[in-house]
Amino acid sequence: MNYEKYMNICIQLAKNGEGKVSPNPLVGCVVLDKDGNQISTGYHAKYGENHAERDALLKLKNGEEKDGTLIVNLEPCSHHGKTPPCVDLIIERGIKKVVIGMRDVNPIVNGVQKLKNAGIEVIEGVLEDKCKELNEIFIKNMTQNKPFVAIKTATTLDGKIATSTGSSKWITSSEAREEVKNIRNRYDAIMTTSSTILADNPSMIHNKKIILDRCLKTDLESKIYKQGEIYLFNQTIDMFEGGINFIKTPSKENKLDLNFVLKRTNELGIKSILIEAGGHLNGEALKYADKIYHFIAPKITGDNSSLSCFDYRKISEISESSEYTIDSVEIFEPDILLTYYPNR
Ligand code: AOF
Ligand code: ZN
Repeated sequence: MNYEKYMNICIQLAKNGEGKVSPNPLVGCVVLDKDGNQISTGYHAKYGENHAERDALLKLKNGEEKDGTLIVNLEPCSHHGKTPPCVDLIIERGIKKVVIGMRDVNPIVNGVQKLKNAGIEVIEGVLEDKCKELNEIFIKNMTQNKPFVAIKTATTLDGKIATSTGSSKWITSSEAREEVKNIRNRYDAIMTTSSTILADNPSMIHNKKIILDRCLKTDLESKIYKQGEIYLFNQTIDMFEGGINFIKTPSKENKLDLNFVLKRTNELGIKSILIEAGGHLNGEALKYADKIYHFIAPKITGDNSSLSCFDYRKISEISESSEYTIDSVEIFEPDILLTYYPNR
């Protein structure tokens, strides 16, 4: 049986929950009857709503799933949370075989054992790496109790995000900029700085926005403040006013303490952050970054005084560079998107 084909369907279904299930994982499910025909699909659509397995099984009303196979990218749950345990429903419906992509990293889940105890065959590890990448945010949150941090940047071929005069519109194509909206949707919040707001006055439409403005230099009439929940980290005031959460933050060497910012955002329930800023924050954030989305346009400024996408230190040896592993290269004509992870 080619379970990989169905696991890919699970992954696609799971992505329907992007932007809506946090802090829960993205989960999709396919059910086959005893002859191997696909009879139902489901996914976890929204935080607090049915899990993928329940969604798929509740669509079946006539017992067609008896002795069938259930395929799901994450180990079915065995705990009473917002919904009853999925394993109980799987057992009750007479499923004979369960195929999973990865074990659940949530320590309260012990679904595989419960299924086996009920005499159900369990096949594990189908497209495991792909399933882990799908839920990289959930895995980091559960195992480290820290938000997942990603950086998005858009540069020329020579790694520049603007000229020395600050001209940056537009480096990448509208197709690439459309993709940024899809990327944003995967993250609980976006993060930017006063420098970016002052230079570009962007709107950055999103539910939650983290703004680093140490000296409260930005005009609260800037476009970014017109929409979304605002968390304004600064070194002076701690209050909620005019719909803005001002958060007083310690600073070091004239920079807000990013460690503090990430801790506070985690406490506020923000489990994943996409940084969209200039070279200084991008550089400072590299040590926290779990993933980088780097759009590159086929343009060269050829000017060393143009601004670089990561700009935070001086090194003398190339061996001091931080190293990364490229995960994918996608084309958004005429630009490319490189996705890479730090080698840690
Ligand atoms: C699954 N399928 O579709 C999801 C699972 O509060 P609850 O009841 O929604 O439970 C949340 C936990 O359940 C979550 O941390 C993860 O371990 C698991 N989520 N499990 O089998 C799903 N969303
Ligand atoms: Zn469940």
